[in-house]
Amino acid sequence: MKAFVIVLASLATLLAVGGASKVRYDNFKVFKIRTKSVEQQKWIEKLASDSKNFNLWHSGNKEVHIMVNPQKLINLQNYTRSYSLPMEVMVSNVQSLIDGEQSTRSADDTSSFGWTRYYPLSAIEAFLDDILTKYPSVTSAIDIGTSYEGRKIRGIKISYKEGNPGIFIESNIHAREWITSATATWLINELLTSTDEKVRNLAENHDWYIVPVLNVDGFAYTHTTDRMWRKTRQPVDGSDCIGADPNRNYDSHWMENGGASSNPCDETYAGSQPFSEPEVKALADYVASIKDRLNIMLAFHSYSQVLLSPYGWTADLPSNFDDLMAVAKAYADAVESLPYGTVYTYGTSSGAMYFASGATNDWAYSEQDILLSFTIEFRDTGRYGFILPPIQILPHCEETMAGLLAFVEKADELGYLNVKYTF
Ligand code: 0X9
Ligand code: ZN
Ligand code: ZN
Repeated sequence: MKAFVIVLASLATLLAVGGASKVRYDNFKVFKIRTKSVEQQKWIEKLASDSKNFNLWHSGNKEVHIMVNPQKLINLQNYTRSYSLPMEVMVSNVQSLIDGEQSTRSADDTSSFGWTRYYPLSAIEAFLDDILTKYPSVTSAIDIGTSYEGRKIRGIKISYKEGNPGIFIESNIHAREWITSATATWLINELLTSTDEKVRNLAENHDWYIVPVLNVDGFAYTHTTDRMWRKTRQPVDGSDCIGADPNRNYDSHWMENGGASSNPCDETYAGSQPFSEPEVKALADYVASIKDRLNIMLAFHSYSQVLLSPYGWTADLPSNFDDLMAVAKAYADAVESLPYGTVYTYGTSSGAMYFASGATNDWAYSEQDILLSFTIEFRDTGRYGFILPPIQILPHCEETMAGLLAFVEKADELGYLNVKYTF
């Protein structure tokens, strides 16, 4: 009888995926597990990739954060107990976090766009339109391309004068990382409206190319159906699983060194071939077309509070490693000096996090010669994970600005903002 109940319960969760209703995560928990070896870390990662009842939220430095269906908790406990691995509850009920995330909605639903709640894609597009209308002389629309489901992928260029060094920001390539697009839209607004002298200098002496939501299909899906969706939404030939990890799909050492999965059901599925995902191909084509004007490439992600430089596909260090670490340190120090005291760490992607191939920062660095290229993993370190409460959006944005100001200043000092340098 007990087994029968369990089957029904997990079916209910799965059936919701197909219908109009939303996937629910009632009593799903997120555990932090400190493993004693890389093998144990890999075992837990594999458990997460093999079953719908487990989902990997974070992994690095032998620490794993895993979301667990309460019905299947025993499978994980059997393992952790046999090795005496301590498990700490980070989130006791994922559904409560998701519900809480929406609680700031009703208050100002009709009022204008802001940063005290999260918005669906349509509102973000309306925000961009509004900005383009209000600041026609310094902004222009960027048409990145079209997603698998036919949505437009939009960006904005902010340029106050000719000949500025360029900074490109790719954001929300992972669908569930909502804080990234909230930060990107805030940054756009701040660059145009701030009266702070340092921010004015940052805005007016650099050209900004910002794509707030790259994975538009996945992002829409997180709003309509499954808050925890990560990948794209393109079906895979010969599989019932949908989508690829767009941050494993760039054509740079694609699928090398175990940095991605060939299983379409995995969260890190690399796609059927490099650039199989139209969103990734569109971004790559656009960046390639302006690469000579780009000095800095940033990919906004969450969570972990870490700046990740190349490489993700190999443990080798890039030739300008010291400079990369110097700008990352400047960012981290600036963030920590704010009253919130938020700590960011930094390192290469493979060293500070895990092996991952075909990611934006490696592609931009190795194939487009954009020598300051980072993945930035935003707040937090797992208390809320991907469901960062709306009340944290503004403090987080403030931190990001402080970090960017210091990062760009250091980049300039090191000679990276001259219009095309060579090593
Ligand atoms: O796994 C990823 O794609 C990123 N982490 S996330 O939790 N946001 O999914 C890290 C990517 C780091 N970059 C490289 N490995 N090159
Ligand atoms: Zn290679
Ligand atoms: Zn991500």
